[in-house]
Amino acid sequence: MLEFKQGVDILSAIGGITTIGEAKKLFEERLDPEHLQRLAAITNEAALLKIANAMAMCVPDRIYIHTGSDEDRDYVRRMSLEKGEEQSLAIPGHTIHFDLPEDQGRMVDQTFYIADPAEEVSSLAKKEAREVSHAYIKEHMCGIMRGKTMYVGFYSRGPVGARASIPAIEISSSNYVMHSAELLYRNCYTDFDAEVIRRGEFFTNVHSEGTNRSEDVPKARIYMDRSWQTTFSFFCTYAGNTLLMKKGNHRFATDSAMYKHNGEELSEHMFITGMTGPGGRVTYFAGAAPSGCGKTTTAMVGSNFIGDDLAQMWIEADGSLRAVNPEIGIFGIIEDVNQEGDPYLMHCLRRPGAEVIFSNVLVDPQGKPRWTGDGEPPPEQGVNFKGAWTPATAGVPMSHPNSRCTLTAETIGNHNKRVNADPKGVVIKVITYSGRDANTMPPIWVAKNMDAGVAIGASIVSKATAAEIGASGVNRQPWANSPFVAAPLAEYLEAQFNFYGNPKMSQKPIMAGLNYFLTHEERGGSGKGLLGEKQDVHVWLGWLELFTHGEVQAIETPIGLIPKYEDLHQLFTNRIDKEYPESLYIMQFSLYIDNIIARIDLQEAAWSKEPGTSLRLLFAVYKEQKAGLLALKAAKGRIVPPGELAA
Ligand code: SPV
Ligand code: MN
Repeated sequence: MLEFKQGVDILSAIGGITTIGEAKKLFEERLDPEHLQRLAAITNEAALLKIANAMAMCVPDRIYIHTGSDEDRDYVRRMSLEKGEEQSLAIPGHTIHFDLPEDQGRMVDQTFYIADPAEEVSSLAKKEAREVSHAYIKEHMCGIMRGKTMYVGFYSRGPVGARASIPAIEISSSNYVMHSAELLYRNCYTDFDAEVIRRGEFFTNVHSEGTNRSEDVPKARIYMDRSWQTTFSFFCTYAGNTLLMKKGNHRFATDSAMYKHNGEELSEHMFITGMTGPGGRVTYFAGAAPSGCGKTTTAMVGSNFIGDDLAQMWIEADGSLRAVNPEIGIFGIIEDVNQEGDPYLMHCLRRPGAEVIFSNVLVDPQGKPRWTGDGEPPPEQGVNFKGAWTPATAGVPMSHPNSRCTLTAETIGNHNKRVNADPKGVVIKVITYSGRDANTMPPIWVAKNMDAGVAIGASIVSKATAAEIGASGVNRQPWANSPFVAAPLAEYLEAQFNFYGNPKMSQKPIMAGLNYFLTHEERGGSGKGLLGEKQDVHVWLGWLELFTHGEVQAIETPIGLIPKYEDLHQLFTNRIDKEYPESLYIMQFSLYIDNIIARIDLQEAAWSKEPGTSLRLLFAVYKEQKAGLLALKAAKGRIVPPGELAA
């Protein structure tokens, strides 16, 4: 159980400003008249104290209050170019930003939850004692903005007025970070005060790149003070480590859902997208996947793309499950983004019209950004995150595998801006969970009930990707949200059961697993690599769309419901005009019983180490599935093709 406002408030202890009178005095001393007047629009005292303490701690030369106006946006962008944090590319409005070679992904070993003595955190997370973090932040953040400008922006993580939207303050000396903040979040300067009152909380983020030198990256830290809903980040620039309105505040939003709105809200690492079905109806999906496992691609397949990374969900009074996207843009992995698989995104990346920040890709001599898998012949030379590069440069890929593109979603062809701005949110009818799994689960399986659905999320395992520095192997990734869940996992599991099992949720979604990563080698195929292609996602989502409306039947198996060949064949033809041989269906949907049982055993062993009463429900699901699988194996053997299941 997390107690809010417990322990020393580190920001205010270091800043030393405890009264609103002191805060106002500091503003008058340090802000020029223009920005003093801008700040006067904010009257929330708690927010003003946070800002004053950040100023007192970081000691910037100048303070810039970002109102979200076109002029302010332009200024931040221009200064980013002038300071060299970004450079212009050939297409107007496109820029490149490089993070230091040591700062190319989330630094998991330097990311900590600040914890009070009795506070437990997730077994998959790191904590540090409050006094240790306090001393470290004091040592490194005091005066860190000398010679720099401190930017202060006010944002809403979600449409203003939506039940699960939460306001946040982003403070940084980096123009790149503030430029990204404006592309990805809704500036709510004029609504901030009212939003804090409506929601009853706000988040604060304080970042400085400091010296921005490779030799200082080992000193970098990413701290979440959960108790005071404040993040601290320094000596780094990679947005996942610095734009903490994104994942830092997602962590706080998860705390808020669990400890302030348990059973009523969830905060998920999920895309939100709408699929058009027969008669033009639009069915909304929310889906979780670990970083670098096709979440953006899946979201883009929708006819009504809303978001690719985060979802704030709640149960509405009418019994529906609603979601809003806390973001308005994407910070997407760019590797393997190409014309064939991602036409909407490529349009923004290769033609004028959209404002885009590319990060850590290669820039060729003509100012064209290039990345691995962009579908064009490799360039002869260029500059990338490590410096000059040619195809002969040993050991350095053309672009870093975690290279990203940052752009507002409204520039993407299939984005539905009106819906993403609606505080009522969208009604979610389908929840999906996926990971990088080469050998065990089929491309789609639907949970038989809500508890089995929660178990799908609880059981995600996935191969490590470049989004996290130093990660390797195949790991547990419960709900694909574990890098952002501070709470002990059994408490999180309980919050999941409380939400999906809440009798107030009278319009239950269907819950399904998705897996795009089965390989020929593991499934008895004669080819190499993956069994499917990116575009097949249209079919998997298309089938779920029909299933939700009761328009296709499924085959029942011990792990849930799977599609029939005829329905998929028709969808492959209609949605992507692709031949879908039955032999491929059999490779994809046969149950590899030993693999599935091994997966369940592994999950059971891991979850047994997480004390909590909610485990009873999870283990009941595993037990039932395992019994069904063993009986099936006894009757039909170790590998059971779908045809034998239907019989
Ligand atoms: C992810 O890695 O899941 C991202 C980018 O969406 S980051 O901001 O680094 O979390
Ligand atoms: Mn993410």
